Amino acid sequence: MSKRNHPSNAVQNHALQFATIAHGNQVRSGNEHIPYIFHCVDVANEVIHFSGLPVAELKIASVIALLHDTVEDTLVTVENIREQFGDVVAEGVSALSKDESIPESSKISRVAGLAENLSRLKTMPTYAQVVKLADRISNLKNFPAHWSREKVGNYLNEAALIARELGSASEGLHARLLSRIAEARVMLSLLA
Ligand SMILES: [Mn+2]
Repeated sequence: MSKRNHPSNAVQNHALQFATIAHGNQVRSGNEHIPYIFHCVDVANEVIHFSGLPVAELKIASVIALLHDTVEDTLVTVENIREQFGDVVAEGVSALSKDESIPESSKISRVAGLAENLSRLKTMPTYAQVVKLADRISNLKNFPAHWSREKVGNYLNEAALIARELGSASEGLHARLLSRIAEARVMLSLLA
């Protein structure tokens, strides 16, 4: 791998430390012994290795990737991100966070929430869009054990929508997302 694919500097290290502290002892469902930050690093790695973005955008995208769940899942606010990392990163993280005005309870509002999130992301620069693709790729690597087949199926349909709506942001991540979806559908059919 060339140096181009390994952007490493102070702001990324700052983002890694900031996100590690913010997520604290959170874990992901189904991965109870793995600190949450592993998911954030996985998303950043997907972006760095497979997005194909030019190096300047890659740096911004990798910082957004490391921070992408801090506003949604921790006490960190968009304003905290703005103070520490500036407007560009803050707007990116904000666009990747769920709109709190839409309740998560019903299936209809979940679909509406995703549609709203995707239409907002489509107005954002490529460096924010690729993080959404990378996030879903990471999320498809394993599902929480308690999820029903129907829930996994719905999640895969959502992933296909994300691929369709944002796929033009990165050929590499689009292809990886489509193959994850296809693999998961095969797994699901084998469990039938
Ligand atoms: Mn995430």
